Amino acid sequence: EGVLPQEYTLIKMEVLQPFPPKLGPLERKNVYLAAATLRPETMYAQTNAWVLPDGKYGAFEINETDVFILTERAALNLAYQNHSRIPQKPSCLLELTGRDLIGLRLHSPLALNQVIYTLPMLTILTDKGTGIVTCVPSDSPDDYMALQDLKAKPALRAKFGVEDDWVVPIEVVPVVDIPGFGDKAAEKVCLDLKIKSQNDKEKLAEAKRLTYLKGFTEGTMTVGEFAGRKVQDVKQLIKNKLIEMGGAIAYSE
Ligand code: A2H
Repeated sequence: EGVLPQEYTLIKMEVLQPFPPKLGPLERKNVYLAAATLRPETMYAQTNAWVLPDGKYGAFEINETDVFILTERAALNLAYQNHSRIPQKPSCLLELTGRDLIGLRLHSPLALNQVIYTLPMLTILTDKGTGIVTCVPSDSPDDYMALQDLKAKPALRAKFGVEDDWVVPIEVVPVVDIPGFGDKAAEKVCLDLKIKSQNDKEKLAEAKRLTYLKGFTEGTMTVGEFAGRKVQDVKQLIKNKLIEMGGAIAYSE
């Protein structure tokens, strides 16, 4: 943890009806998986959501109508940032595990894919962000490798009850072009470094080092309303747009 707070964008990934039995008590609410991201400009290229199968989550009342699924830790932070139905206090309607969330169908703001699925990622930390991550395999090496693992390993899918149709058709969606890396920078770096799995921590750290800053300083948008413009010039505009359209809120920790 640094000295300065980290400013995230919380993406409201809407859970689509019909809800599974486990989410029955939430049937009349607007329910969202709330994913913390530092890269709001990449949201066009979301392919799925990630949850930690053994992670503990809850469904928390954010206001009179909206419910966010996230960790209790994040709900407490949100309560202190004026995002809880009860001021300063998380209001949990339902306790859940990551396993309960796998297979949920979602609609996420700006995503070119109209319906995406909730899938398991084994490297999610429960003490960072919300414990929910939105997957952008074009630009995040962690996301790219977690998706590769599910695609390449039928036994991994079976272990978590992941249906083939939720994973096999997923394609990497380009969103940012980086000189020397192309428009699927995470895929390129993972292949170049011969990264074997989502657990290959050291190589993934190197992959992030190679792409992250460059994506910000030299990247150009290839899709959406800001196509052709530099990432550095539109990152904040896209964050504002997400917030104004009701698809996101600002969150810091
Ligand atoms: B980023 P930092 Cl395209 N556990 O969003 C593991 N990873 C988490 C997390 C958690 N609990 N909460 C958030 N994250 C991820 C997009 C993205 C991200 C792209 C490229 C790089 C990237 C799409 N996933 O992050 O430690 C989220 O993934 C590179 C670090 O606070 C979030 O932004 O710096 C980022 O890690 C926050 O990591």
